[in-house]
Amino acid sequence: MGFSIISAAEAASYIKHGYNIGLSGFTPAGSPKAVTPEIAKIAEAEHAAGRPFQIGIFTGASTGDATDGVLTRAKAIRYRAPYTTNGDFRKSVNNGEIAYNDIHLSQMAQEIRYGFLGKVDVAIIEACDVTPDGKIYLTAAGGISPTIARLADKIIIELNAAHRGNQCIGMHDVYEPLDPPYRREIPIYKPSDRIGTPYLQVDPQKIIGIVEVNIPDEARGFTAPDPITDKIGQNVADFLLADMKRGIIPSTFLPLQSGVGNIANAVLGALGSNKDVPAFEMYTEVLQEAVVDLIRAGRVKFGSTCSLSVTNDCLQGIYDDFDFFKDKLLLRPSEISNNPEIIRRLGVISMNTAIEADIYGNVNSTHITGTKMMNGIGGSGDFTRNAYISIFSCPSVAKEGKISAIVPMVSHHDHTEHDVNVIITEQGIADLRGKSPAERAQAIIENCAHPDYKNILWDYVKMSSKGQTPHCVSAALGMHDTLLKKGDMRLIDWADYNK
Ligand code: 0RQ
Repeated sequence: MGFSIISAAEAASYIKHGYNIGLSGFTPAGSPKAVTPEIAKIAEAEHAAGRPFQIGIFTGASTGDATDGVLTRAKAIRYRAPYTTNGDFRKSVNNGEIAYNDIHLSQMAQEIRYGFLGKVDVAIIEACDVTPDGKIYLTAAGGISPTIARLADKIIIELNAAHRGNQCIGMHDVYEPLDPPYRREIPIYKPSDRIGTPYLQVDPQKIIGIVEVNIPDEARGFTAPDPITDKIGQNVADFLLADMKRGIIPSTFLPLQSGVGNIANAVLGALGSNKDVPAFEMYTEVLQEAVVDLIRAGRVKFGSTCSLSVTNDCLQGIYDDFDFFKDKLLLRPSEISNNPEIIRRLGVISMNTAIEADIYGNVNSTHITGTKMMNGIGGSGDFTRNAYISIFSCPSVAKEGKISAIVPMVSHHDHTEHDVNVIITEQGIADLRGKSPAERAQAIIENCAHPDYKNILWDYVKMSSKGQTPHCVSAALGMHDTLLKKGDMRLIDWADYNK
């Protein structure tokens, strides 16, 4: 191969306090697993010796515990962007210990290129193969690898045998757009279009060495669908079918995007099993387990994605049947999978999960009671703003009914009323298209709010001042305040807030 084989510890020794490191992967899929724990050990040793050791981390999206978890626990992270799902990282961010920048995923690579985030000192890239002239074959995700590998001073390769060496080459389409004022159209006209190369080309001189590993992706399992998620999935399928029947969605259907999590998985399961929905394509950022089953069943014709965020068994099944999957799956860098130009051109229907939505259609996807970060915006903003139809779904209540997902005013804004077309809960569907704020409030409260909260929300509307978007400013976050003070939004007494 021509490169030195080095240990993970030796690779980690190149990372110095104050460096920014760029990581391959998108969700735990394709992210480094061996070198980052060794960086954590260095951080712990340095801290024990009374010396500072903290780094900046640039990734495609979330990573696994072997990165965000171990580095957080070693107090090795000064700064990180973007999306993450790690529990320890979440605690540290909410304690104010880490500077976390929650950037739209499509913008991450270009913000690095534009110089907004500082220099990339070292890129750590997981690969299934690498050639002496610097062709790197990526594993289960595209992420920001093309950009960080090109811009980094040095590159460390984790060659991971769990991805079967060169047997699975051909799943990636690596393409990096030019920056303004030279950027041209990105020539993707259908989800299956290939516009780049199956590998990532780097200057081989920059490769410090190869760390050989055999570690599976830290796959996330999903809780089995329950009656609530099943009903949400059914409602989404019914909504799309009705739009197809009245000719709003063409009979050929349109490509779908779906976010992460249990609800997203259940929605796709319901869409796939509803035979009235024609077989469809995905132009998405994360392809979850449910879609792989649907590809096998012929219900999904093609999946363009940034990552295969599936269990290890499912991934190994794809590798086993690679001849079947190779013309049905394509992995792209995140700035292409989530690119606004392409999403709008293809007419992608976006389906993401809300933490809460307000009665006018604004959506909070990231913060619990306005201050505590959950995971981050991920790609939901990239898709929602540019979608043909943008859908948000969530259960109408959380935490045994103590929290209503429909509130007078969201406690944090991620997606505005101008971008959100449809809100769906297990209670029903609020189609917000073409509606004024007052009409939206009617649809959302009547169709989506839990029965326990309908009157509470109507009482809020009654006490609101007149205006284009009626509100009672002193009471708008009263349900959140009641949750914080009394532990249950149902205990709201509007008189306490109607000042
Ligand atoms: O808490 O874990 O303690 O049980 O939030 O909620 O219902 O299991 O749903 O797994 O789909 O996650 C929005 C977080 C939903 C996710 C979010 C609590 C609830 C539960 C998880 P527990 P569920 P999911 C693609 C696109 C933002 C980014 C995005 C997400 C936990 O989908 O991060 O869509 N999305 N990106 O009890 C307090 C509320 C709550 C609440 C739910 N109103 N108040 N807690 N919970 N609503 C991603 C990428 O781009 C890679």
